[in-house]
Amino acid sequence: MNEMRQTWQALDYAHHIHPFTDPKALKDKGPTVITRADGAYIWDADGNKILDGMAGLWCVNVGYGQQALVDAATEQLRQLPYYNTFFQTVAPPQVELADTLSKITPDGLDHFFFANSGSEANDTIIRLARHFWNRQGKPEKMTFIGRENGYHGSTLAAVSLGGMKHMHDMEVSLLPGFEHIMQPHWYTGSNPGESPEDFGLRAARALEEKILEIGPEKVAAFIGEPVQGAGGVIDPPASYWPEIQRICRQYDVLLVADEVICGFGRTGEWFGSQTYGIEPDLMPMAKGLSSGYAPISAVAISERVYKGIEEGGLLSHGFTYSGHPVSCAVALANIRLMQELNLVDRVREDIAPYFRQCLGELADSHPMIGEFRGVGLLAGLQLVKDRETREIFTAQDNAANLCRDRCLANGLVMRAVGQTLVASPPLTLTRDQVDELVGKLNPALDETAREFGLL
Ligand code: PXG
Repeated sequence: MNEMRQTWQALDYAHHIHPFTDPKALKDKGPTVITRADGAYIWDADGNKILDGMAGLWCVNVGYGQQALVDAATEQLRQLPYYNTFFQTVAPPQVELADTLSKITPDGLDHFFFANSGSEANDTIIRLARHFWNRQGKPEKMTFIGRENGYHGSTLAAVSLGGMKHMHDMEVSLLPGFEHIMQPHWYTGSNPGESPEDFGLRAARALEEKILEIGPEKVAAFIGEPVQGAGGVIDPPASYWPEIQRICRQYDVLLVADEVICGFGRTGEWFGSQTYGIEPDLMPMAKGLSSGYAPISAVAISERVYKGIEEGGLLSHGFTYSGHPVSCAVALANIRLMQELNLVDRVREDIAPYFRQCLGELADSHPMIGEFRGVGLLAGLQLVKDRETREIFTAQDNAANLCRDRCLANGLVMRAVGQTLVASPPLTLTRDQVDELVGKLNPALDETAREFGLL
């Protein structure tokens, strides 16, 4: 296997370009080659068994090796591997998936458009929202407002919608019509003595200020992840979303809740919008929709926006694989399995509370953890040099990456975002696996803390 691994690494370097990766750094190190997976574990080409604390890339919600999903894909491949939905045709899995989604999404979201990735879902939203306002006789209502450090994808439109500075820096120039406001991160953004509630209101009112600055007649929509994922698992104070909702209603700005990570049980409800009481007009979802077994995304659309689109004439938008029958069949099997296993209730009532308790105890006792964030099975551990002063490690310190590498050496996948360690495990995680996760994370944190003289 070792020889094979080296061959794969050499061929990878010769021919394959990796997303979100520094090619030179990868060349020196060589990628970890992952060859198989089962349950909450992945195996590398050297036979090492690794606990996947990230569920792939925040997506394998039902865990690996679920036969029901494999069977659904196989059966659909035999029956009808492909047919398009462009020319007034449809296949049963597409209809059944849209119907099933209408039953689990928040009230008022009953119309669905399919695409293949979260980025495509968000591009779709930009086009649909502008089309909607245009047909309402308000073509100047074009601007989208997102948040600094928000993530909405990697296509040119989605990256403009997001607020990731390192992504913007690569492009030099973004598309016009996209603005950003502050993120609701109390730990790094609050003033001395400012309570989370007050800070949440202030962060939300940055939206009102931005709308008034641009002019409400020019603002199409506001987009936010209920909990920021790729930004480092940032769950806003309780006061934030109700105030955002009020502002969007007051100025007739569409509200988009990006559920690509929060959707499908991760926060302990089917959708993060339900956890936070958000009533979105548009809702992109992907990842957990198929637990990553097949690429698919969807946009949920409210009655009001749908009616506008219905009256709007030809909808000139779509992808060859919008509603790919195999992906739809897999997504259906995935949702059915989640229902059979009662996964969402299990997250809310059992495994997330245990996960949060164990990680919370670790965070409380560890000198290098300044803040423990998140909700449900989304966790962020902010690494700091000094808990009293909240001094965060610098990019040069590289503490989170060092710790992430040590976790991997101990047989645990975590994700480093800036100086935050992030976990987003499969929803099927057992209590024993929570203990295993914490048991592997703890020594990695200790070793890293020792390196920086904190232990
Ligand atoms: N919205 C959100 C909230 C996401 O998290 C997307 C949209 C885009 O989805 P696609 O399928 O186009 O990738 C995402 C994706 C990371 C990381 O480093 C996170 C994502 C993707 C890649 C890396 O944490 N989230």
